[in-house]
Amino acid sequence: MQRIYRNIFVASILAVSALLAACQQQTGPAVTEEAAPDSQTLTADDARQFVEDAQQQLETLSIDAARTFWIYQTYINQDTQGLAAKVSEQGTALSVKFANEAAKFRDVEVDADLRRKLDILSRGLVLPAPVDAEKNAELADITTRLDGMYGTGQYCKAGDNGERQCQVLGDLEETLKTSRNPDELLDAWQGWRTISPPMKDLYVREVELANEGARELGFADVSELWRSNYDMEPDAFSAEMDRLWGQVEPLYEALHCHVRSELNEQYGDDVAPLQGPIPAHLLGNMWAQQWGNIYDLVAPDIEAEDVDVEALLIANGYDEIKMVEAGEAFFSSLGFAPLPDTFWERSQFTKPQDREVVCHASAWDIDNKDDIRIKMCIKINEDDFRTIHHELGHNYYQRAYKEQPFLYLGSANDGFHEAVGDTIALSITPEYLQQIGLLDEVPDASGDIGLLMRQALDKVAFLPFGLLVDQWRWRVFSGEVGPEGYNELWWQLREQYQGISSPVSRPDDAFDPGAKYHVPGNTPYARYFLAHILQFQFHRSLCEIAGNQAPIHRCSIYGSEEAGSRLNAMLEMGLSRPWPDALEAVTGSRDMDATAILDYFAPLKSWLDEQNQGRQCGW
Ligand code: X8Z
Ligand code: ZN
Repeated sequence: MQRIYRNIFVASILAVSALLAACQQQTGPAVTEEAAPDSQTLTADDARQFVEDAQQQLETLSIDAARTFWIYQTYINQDTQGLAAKVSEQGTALSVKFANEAAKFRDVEVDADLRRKLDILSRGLVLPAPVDAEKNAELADITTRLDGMYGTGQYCKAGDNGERQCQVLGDLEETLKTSRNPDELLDAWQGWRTISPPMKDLYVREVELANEGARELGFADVSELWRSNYDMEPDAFSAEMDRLWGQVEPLYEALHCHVRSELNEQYGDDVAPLQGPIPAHLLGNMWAQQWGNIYDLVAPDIEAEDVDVEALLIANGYDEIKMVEAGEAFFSSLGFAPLPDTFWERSQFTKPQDREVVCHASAWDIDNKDDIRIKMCIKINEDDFRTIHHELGHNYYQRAYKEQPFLYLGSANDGFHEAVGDTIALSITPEYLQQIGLLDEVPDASGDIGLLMRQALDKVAFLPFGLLVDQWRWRVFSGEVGPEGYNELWWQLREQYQGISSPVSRPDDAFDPGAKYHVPGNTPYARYFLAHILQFQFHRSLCEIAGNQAPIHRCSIYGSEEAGSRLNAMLEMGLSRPWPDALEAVTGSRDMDATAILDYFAPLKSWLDEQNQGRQCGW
């Protein structure tokens, strides 16, 4: 499902959306409203024929669509925006048509495989447009414009010399990462949020149109549609998210408590109070979603030598390409074939200076075969080193399932796609860094708390953010909150789940969710929460398979072909089986379960509990 339609990270998904449209508008597809037999008389053979035709049309069209979106995102201007909107319009129209037609086979008895494909066709759209052609065109125009507005967003103000100076997201993120001056931090934080008020009206209309499309397909709204893609009932999925969050909440609260206290030491009561939520501009990240950049402020007082990956990359002369090569080498060590030459020729590794692009990292599969690429604006730092592994995980997944039928070219559920590269990156341990010649000496176990703290600042801190983005969207789509309440709801959820607050009261026209890529980009976000649970499950199991005796947080699967082949067995399945089957293939378990992440961080949790004694935790 996540493969279908709008997922810029898995380019083929986009491609499908675009394709569909083209086909519908221009060709007389084998199955049309007119041609389709009456649903009373439909047979299993009709269903098989319908699915075959749909797959073929989607497949053909997906390549043009992927190319069009690639060009748009790597060269944003009026022309490429127009082309992308067109292809999106065509793709959505065709996919909506197939979704409606698939629904006609609801009562026809078919085998499980065919039923799965029909379900994918009827639920796979991320933003379904109404059948009405004008509304479809309007939605395509809005989604494409929102993508561009985010990609070209800038914060401009008068500089010291009085001249107007503009900063792009990458510049502002650098300030959030490195500055320890609260005024500078606040300026960058507020500055980025000036890009999103103009998105608000477009977003409101987008929600209206997509909800109308979802209703035409038989869903209550887009929220129900999104939550229907997990091989369980939509409400059971929401409950599953809550259950997993319940498992990890105490760990998050312990981390929050310690970090808040250290920030108070750094900035004092006025900027960083000891009680209540933490102001969002102090955590080293534009969205306060990963906090690794403030490690220096919260680091444990330990003897062991600190392992600073960014410093190691720089000291060893790593450039952007060498960082990607290191990622590829990791996968090769597991037995995966090298990346094709076209990957190196066609990827965007660095930010072009002569044009506007979407810098947010993504992985693409242009031809559903071997034309895989990443699109990044790589900086030489630890975050991007890990993100490279994340993106390559998408590419290796795409290549592993390329022999599946078109509708199965996707991951078991969307969390799986996001988890693979992160799983590999969990193996970037000091021992691994030594093996590849980046680190001279591996610190002894006394350094573990420091290493775990670095990881927790990214992985544990992320969990409530990963949860709340779609908590917000689900309520927006369901109409529980109207446009006038969008921003308030955003901050209410930020406080409730993350214990984070806005550092200043927000202006009336603020649309802060729009300043987070996945909102204007319409990428569902629950996948990242799931991925943060799943990657630890995968890591724990692959470590066992690799025969690694080290504690889970010190294990690296580097060089283990056994682990690689087990992982590959899951990747090859693509979307062909319900996700519990895929999970079982690697872990032996059919349940998503947070005990692996809790095991991983267990030593840190004990340490945090000691530190937090006498502190008043919570917010
Ligand atoms: O968007 C991403 C990836 C591309 S799929 C870089 N991530 C989320 C984010 O940046 O918000 C990875 C972690 C969460
Ligand atoms: Zn991703």
